[in-house]
Parts: sequence; C-alpha cells; structure tokens
Amino acid sequence: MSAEPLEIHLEEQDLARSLREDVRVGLSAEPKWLPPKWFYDARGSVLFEEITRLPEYYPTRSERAVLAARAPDIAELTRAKTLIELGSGSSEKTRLLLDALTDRGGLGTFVALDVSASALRGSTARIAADYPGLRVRGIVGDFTRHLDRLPAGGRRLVLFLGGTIGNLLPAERAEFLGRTRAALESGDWLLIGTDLVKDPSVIVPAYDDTAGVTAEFNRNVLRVVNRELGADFVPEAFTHVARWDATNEWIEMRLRADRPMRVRVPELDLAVTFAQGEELRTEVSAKFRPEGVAAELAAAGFAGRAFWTDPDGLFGVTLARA
Ligand code: AVJ
Repeated sequence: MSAEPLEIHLEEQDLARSLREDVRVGLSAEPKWLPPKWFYDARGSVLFEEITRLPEYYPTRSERAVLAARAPDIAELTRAKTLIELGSGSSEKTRLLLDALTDRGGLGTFVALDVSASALRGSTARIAADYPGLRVRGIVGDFTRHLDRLPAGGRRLVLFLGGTIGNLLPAERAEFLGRTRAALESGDWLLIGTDLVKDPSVIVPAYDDTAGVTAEFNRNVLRVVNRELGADFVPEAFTHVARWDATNEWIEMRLRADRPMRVRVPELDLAVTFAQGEELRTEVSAKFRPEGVAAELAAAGFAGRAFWTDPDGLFGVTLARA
C-alpha cells in the first residue's frame, strides 16, 4: 500500500507565523534563545540523521538496543491496533515496533506526526512500501500543538522516542504530557524514550563531536532564519558550544558570537546586536532519572507499566498506560 497524502495541519503560513514569533521573542530576550524545533528543515533533518550515526552520539544506538530487546514485550502488553509516532523524523527505530506489532497481528494503522514535511514524506513512503496492508498516515504538525488531530479509537500506542521530551523545558513537559493524556482514552498507551543522567564526560561529546556535525546542525538554525526571514546571520562567525548544566541536569547547545555583530531580520523589522562572546541558546536537552520520569508521568495521569534501559544503562524507555 502506498502512504496516504500527507495531512498538513501546520499550514505554511502557520509555520511561518510561529517561526516569526519565536525569532522575535527569542532574539529580543536576554539572554537570547531560539527553540530547537527550527533546526529541522531538509538540511537539518539530514544533519540530524548524520548525528545519530556518530560514534559519540550514544542515544540513538542505546534506544535502539532497548527497543530491539523489548519490542515483543511491548507488542504483547499493548496489543496496539494503532501506532502513533510523535516527532517521528525518519521513523527508523519505529520499525522494530512495527515488526513486533505486525508479527503479533492486529496492527492496522501507523500515524507519524512531524514538523518536517521532507522527513515525513520519506519515512511514510518507505514504511508504506515495506508494510503492505498497513494504513500509513503522515501528519505535518507540531506535537506541542496538534495532539487533538490524532485519530481516535483503536487501542492506540503513542511513541515519543529519541529523548525528544528532553528538548522541552520542565513546564512545557508537564503541559505536553497532560495534553497527551487528554488526547488518549483510558487503556491507551504511551512509550517514551528518555536519555539518562550520567557522567558529563559521556554526555558532552555526544553534543560536541570531533567531526563537527553537531556544530553544523546547530548553525543550521541561523541558515533557516536567514532563508525564511531574510536575516543576515553569518553562521561561520558563531562557535558551537555544548555545556552541561549540573543543576538542571540538562545539556545546552549555544552559538557564541566570535566578534561583535549586528544582525538584521528584515521580515521582522528587527535588528539585534551581539557582543563578542555573547551566546544564543538554541537547545536544551534534559537528561532524566528513572524516578523523575515516573513522577512526571504520574503527575500527568499515566500509570507506569515498565521501565527498561540498554545494557550500559545510558538510555531509558518507559511504557505507561493512560
Ligand atoms: C532530538 C532529542 C533526539 O536532544 O539529543 C542531537 C537532538 N541535538 N544533537 C537530542 C540533538 C543535538 C536530539 N533529539
């Protein structure tokens, strides 16, 4: 079966409006920041896929190890009829679950929701080609805003993998989990991947690789703002910074201005100045403790059913019931 045409819930205009708003607010703030969602244009999505194959970037491999070992258990426990992946990207690890759920029988529909139309188009087409008989739907949308658009009914299992929940700030996480719970019915399931707190000597290189791919990924947000809003950022004049925040237990990616700069954003009628050494925060990637994950899920109305890690204990996957 071929994938159905993408359902576009994030209209181009809508996307453009939220980018403008985010850039206006973030670049006017002190300290300056931009939300990580804007990394993922076509080039950013390719760079992210490259990151997942870097020797230093353990989260993808570790999560894959958990899913490879536990997919049959997850299929058995949930008996899902509908698999919904939020922030799906390439949906590569999802195949482990698709395999287990189709082996078990009963899976009818796969739904992928992502802000990146390019990533979604590729992933839904490949999955539709490889899983004949499965209904495959791609929804271009923002998982913080479009949860109400998910298909109703049918013993649903929602996947939120990759540790992407760590890119939300604690208050945003609580809101996201609450909305996810509200979008589900009692008895539906949530499978969520969380990178775990560990020695920063392991975490920092994962966000500051020697090949410089993460640095390019980081600078890509400036290219997106240049292209979409006519800004004149010089990406090469910013140094990639990855810093572990021990208090918040998260890593931050920043872009540090190498020299004083004045950047114009014509579409916003905005000019911003950077002092030499000034840093723009582009991403927070929180790391979790098992008890913290359990508490946040419980606060949102989920009941934890299982928590698994890879053999090295780097990454956690939690199965919870609505
Ligand atoms: C989107 C959560 C999988 O925070 O680790 C990778 C994005 N940023 N390298 C993460 C990312 C820098 C990533 N996730």
